[in-house]
Amino acid sequence: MRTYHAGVGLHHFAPDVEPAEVSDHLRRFGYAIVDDVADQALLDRLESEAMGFIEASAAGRDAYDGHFTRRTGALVARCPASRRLVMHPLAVGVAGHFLGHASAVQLHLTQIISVEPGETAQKLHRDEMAFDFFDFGADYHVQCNTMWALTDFTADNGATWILPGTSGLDDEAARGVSGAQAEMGRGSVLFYDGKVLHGAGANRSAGANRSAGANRGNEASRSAGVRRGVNITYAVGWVRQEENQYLACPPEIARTLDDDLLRMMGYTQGAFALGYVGDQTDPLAALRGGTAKAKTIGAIAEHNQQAQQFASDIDDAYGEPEGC
Ligand SMILES: O=C(O)CCC(=O)C(=O)O
Repeated sequence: MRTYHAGVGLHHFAPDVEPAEVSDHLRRFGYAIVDDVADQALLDRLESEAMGFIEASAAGRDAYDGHFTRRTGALVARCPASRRLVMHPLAVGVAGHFLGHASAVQLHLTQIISVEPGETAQKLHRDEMAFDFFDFGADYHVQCNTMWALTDFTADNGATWILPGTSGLDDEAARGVSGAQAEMGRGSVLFYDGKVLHGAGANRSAGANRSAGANRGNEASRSAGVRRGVNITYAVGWVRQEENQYLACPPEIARTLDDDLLRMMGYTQGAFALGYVGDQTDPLAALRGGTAKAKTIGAIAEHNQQAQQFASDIDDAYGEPEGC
């Protein structure tokens, strides 16, 4: 599906909005934009830490990844400044609220997406397709995504298209929905769920000289016309992460990171029984050389009624099942 009609205006929140309000909007419309959240100096640092890796990243291999789009991952390991975006209180607050039905929330991927002049519009899609196109049902949200604007996002340079309200619609019903581009200034952040139809826009800006040698020159000239977003996504703790955090960030770097960031990266139980090491050792303890045990079912799934029922059943002594 590539046909979409501009027309609707997307709603923008002020930077002091409460995470719950953003999460509620996300639940209703599949997206939310919050303006002017990230510190500009932090983005400057991130950009300069990332630039060498961006330049070394190959363009996409198909039209979906984008023949004029570079994707640069492993941000936690490569770019210390990215860690503050991963753990930004607004992002963590929204993800925690939106995915609060799960026992754990984890980092799903980190990627700077550089859409260069000449790029065509990406096919509209729903991010949940990554899970082998499994149908989780309209009510079960698996992902909470952020796209931080590292450059301004404009209609001309490829600001993300969003089709609001399509999270609960099948593709046929979504066909008539009007879309709009998430135009926003550097430092603003677009939230979107894993079900909403969306895709990167075409980059029609005059931009940089695309001939050989265009990568020479200073940072500004190399980046002219490029739309750059920092895509940091979160998922419920029981699915496989899109970016393998245990390899993208090697243990020798991981050991230098703080516990909250490590838990977000997956060094925690994803749910009861998911992610322990060896003799049921907690993964964060294992990384640090400790032996603390993973939590039991009653402790990990505090707000899950089925888990609590299960825990109370096993606490009641009972005999052999009938028929044994
Ligand atoms: O870069 C964008 O605006 C969106 C990218 C996207 O949706 C994707 O690559 O899955």
